[in-house]
Amino acid sequence: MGIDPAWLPSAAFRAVGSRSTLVRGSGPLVDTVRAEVGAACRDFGGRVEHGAGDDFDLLLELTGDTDGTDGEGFTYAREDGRTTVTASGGRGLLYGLFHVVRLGEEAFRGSTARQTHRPAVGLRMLDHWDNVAVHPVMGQVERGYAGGSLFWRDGRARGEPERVRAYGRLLAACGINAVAVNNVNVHATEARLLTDRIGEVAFLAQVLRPYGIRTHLSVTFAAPIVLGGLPTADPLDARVRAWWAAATARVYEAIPDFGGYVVKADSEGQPGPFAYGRSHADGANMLAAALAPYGGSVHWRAFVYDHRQDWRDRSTDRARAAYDHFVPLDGEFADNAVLQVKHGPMDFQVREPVSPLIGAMPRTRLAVEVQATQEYTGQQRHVCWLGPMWSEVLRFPIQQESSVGELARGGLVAVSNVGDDPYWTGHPLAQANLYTFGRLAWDPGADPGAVLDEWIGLTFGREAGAGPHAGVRSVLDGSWRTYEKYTAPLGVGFMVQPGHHYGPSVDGYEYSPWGTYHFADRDGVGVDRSVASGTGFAGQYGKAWAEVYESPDTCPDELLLFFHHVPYDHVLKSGKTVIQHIYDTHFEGVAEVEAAREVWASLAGAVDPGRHARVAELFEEQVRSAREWRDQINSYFFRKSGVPDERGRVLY
Ligand code: GCW
Repeated sequence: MGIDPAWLPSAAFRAVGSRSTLVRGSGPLVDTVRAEVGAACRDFGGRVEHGAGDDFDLLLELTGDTDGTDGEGFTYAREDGRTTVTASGGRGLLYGLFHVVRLGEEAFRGSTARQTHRPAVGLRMLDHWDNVAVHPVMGQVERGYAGGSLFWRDGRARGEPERVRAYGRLLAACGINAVAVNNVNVHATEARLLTDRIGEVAFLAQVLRPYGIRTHLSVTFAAPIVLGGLPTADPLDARVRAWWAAATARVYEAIPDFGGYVVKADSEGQPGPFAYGRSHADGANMLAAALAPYGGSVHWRAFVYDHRQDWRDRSTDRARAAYDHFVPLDGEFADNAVLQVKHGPMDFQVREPVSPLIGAMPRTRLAVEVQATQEYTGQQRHVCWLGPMWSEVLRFPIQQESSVGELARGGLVAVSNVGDDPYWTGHPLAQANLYTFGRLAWDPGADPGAVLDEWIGLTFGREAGAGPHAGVRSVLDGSWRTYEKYTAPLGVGFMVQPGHHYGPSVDGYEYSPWGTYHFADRDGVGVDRSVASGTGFAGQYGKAWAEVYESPDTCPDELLLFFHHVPYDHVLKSGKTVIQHIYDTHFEGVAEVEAAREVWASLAGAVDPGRHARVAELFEEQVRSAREWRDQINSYFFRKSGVPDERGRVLY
């Protein structure tokens, strides 16, 4: 098969393509808009108007003099039988066109008073964990479940502009405007993208630019040593600073609109400022200074923790690490240094509380990072639509007055779930995660269910009543909660097989150095993170949430084992004991997957055969894997606790 059109099949352009449209303005992004409309008209018999006439149904007008890409907002109105989109920047016009595409026929009915649309945050980015050269353990794409990289193959740029261009188009259609093209774990080959191989990055930047997407690069903190031959990478050393300034100048010669650097430092073995006794603000600010003359930013990741912890040491708590490292530095970061924080304090588990760091650094620009690639959520073999989780995170009022989405002034970032798979994302239904991320980054307050409906409508068709809409929706809508039910319970996390992280292994990380433990014994399970008797993590929140999480009586059920170690007969707010909750949810989770598989089977004939078959096949694996999770978790806790299932189901 060719490349899947995902949420931009030709049919999605019917309403625009069958009408006459006038595009006013000039510049590269306006050219993109014109080309999009032209292609739609070729498919559906409409016209692209030129000149001054007023015989048109749709006006797409750039109101500014230039097609600067930064103007991202647009206005939309329908009056006197005409639909009008105006924007002061090229990006805004492009987003306005895709708005009309999403509305379909509705954009050409009745009348709508002028509306203004603009994104809540300026940076909406995908980070690719793509290696240029195949890594012996992690492969071409670290935590990638969609085949190889879109950008790189076997140590080289793939040089396939059509595929990259099609990707940029999909991203623009959901509002994403930035892409980091290589893994944050920067190995030797990848390091050179910064210097003698910058041309390969420039190629990607050039292909993505017409869709309003800026290119960013992950760099190694040790670059002055490994690329520049200096004896040190000390951020306060004048030679090091000069090296970065010169390297950055050359990057901007190649890519004038380059977005900036992404850095994982002092994390999981990556080099960083600690080696020189410098702070992370010193490190980030050095790169910020190199980027500042060109308007670039450094995205400095806050994922810093001890990954060589002794499991016997009960006082070290990985959940505390980001806050402990970074909160004392609040106010020290340069304006163009963005601290990029994972949404939870651990590592993209199916359920975590919101990272307390997000509410605790008022003088720092924060970006919040989520993981579209499903490392811990089924690896794109399981259906797991993450919209509701991300929406809960973004709407969470971490401070009394502000939600996470409001505090993410430095941007919203997702680790990409895309590869060279013909469906882009391995599991065809995982496309919904990519689309949903883009739309929630544009509007963190949006209703994720409405976003899901949009995605289904665009991807599968919008014919009212008929078609697979209801079935696809029911398969995806509750799939995150279903996944949670059959995997690690009540926020405790992990229980995955070490290394690749797919499938259950309850004690897989229990005696490991990674800091991810559940502490189950014959009496109970969970991590005591209270201030009173535990690691004190609960005290990292502002007063209101610290109080809620401190006590098992007020802690929400779904996070109980994240914050507390409780006996198996502890009664949840739901009225069930913890042990019975574990049994019940694991049986329910599998039943829900089996039911979803039947719904999908019933859509044969309503969904194109290739897509239908791929998802049907993946459902077999999901059912197998979910049963394995259920039986391992239930048996483990039955054996530990000795408590039988009150409903008498089989435990092993
Ligand atoms: O979740 C962990 C992953 C690593 C990843 C790391 C990170 C890129 O297992 O593969 O490394 O997070 O976010 O840096």
